[in-house]
Amino acid sequence: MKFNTKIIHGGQQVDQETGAVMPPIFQTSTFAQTSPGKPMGDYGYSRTSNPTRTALENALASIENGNRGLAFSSGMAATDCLLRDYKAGDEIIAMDDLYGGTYRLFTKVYKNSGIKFHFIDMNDLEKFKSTINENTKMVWIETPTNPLMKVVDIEAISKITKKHNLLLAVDNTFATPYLQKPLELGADIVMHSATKYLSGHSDVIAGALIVKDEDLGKHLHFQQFATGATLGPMDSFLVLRGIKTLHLRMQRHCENATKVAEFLVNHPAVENVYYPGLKSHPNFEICQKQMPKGFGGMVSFTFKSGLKQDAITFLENLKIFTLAESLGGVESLANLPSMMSHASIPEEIRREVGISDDLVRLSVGIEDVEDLIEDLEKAFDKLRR
Ligand code: P1T
Repeated sequence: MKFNTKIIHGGQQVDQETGAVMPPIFQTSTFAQTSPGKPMGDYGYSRTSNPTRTALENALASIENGNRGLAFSSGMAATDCLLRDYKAGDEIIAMDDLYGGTYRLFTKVYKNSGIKFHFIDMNDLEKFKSTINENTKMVWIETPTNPLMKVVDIEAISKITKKHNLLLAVDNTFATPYLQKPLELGADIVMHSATKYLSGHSDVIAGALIVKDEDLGKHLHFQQFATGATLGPMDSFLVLRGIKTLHLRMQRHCENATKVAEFLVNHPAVENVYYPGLKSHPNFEICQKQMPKGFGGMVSFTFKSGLKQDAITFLENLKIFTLAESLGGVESLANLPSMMSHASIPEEIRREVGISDDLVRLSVGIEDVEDLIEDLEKAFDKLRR
């Protein structure tokens, strides 16, 4: 099955009892048993599994070319599920540019765990290799990264992780499987904030893990149901419904973001533009190799003035872009990472990584791009007044 067909049909079947084309929302916490320990069907208790969640989990596995998908109550819950396997003395190497909430989970929630986290730029493969030691257990990358759109060569990293017997987890939220398939490139685990492009309509908080290895899948399912941050049936339905148009939405996100990035590059008030589709991107060759269909809907930029107040004035004057956390929905959103999505990263670390106070991040939606550019243009005009 090709990808666009998988998006609609992968892992799906019509409801065997009623013929319903979409899976019913099995809004039930529990399932009847005929005798103690003998459920009437395949299901016992919805924390462990629920038919609507199963339909979504099968779709997730299919579109990422994995063997097992697991749906969580948020992206953070999915990441947290992975971290529970590590103990004091273990080390995890993570990309230096990360969603602020992931950084917060690693450095604050796991502060007293004794797990050591290294945050490095994984484009520096020598640095990466020299950070690995006998205590290293897992490698965590986002690509493209949030919010600086760094792109990491998953295949190159996976050759090294395989040699050292390390698990490689890739947060594929920004790219989605439409643009990038980490499991095909050697990653062991794909993670998603399914809140974003997978669901696509800014109406649900959800997370996902997808793996190829069946034993790892079974183990993670145990961790998932035993700790309990599973996705409810209604939210599973919403994510599944969203996935069915992922390919169409991503195509338009990519087209619109490319035009917005080009507009920003040519605007006199703009200093730097961060978009993997620009020839000026430091890893443009890897971007083309790894994301052959397009470069995503996320664009960040800074102001020539370098002033945070310019960024704030600009954001306050947008009319079609909504100033809000999150990304990946059909509607365009704008965000100031230093005060919003990445505010939980200490200021000195933000500066080191390059998240300046005037960095604006746009989630370019699927509206008419002329309207989006006009909206940006008018907000820039307010800076001159
Ligand atoms: O919000 P949640 O579903 O728990 O997902 C967390 C998460 C994980 N990974 C990436 C790359 C993300 O962007 C996020 C959530 N990000 C935002 C809310 C944001 O505005 O960047």
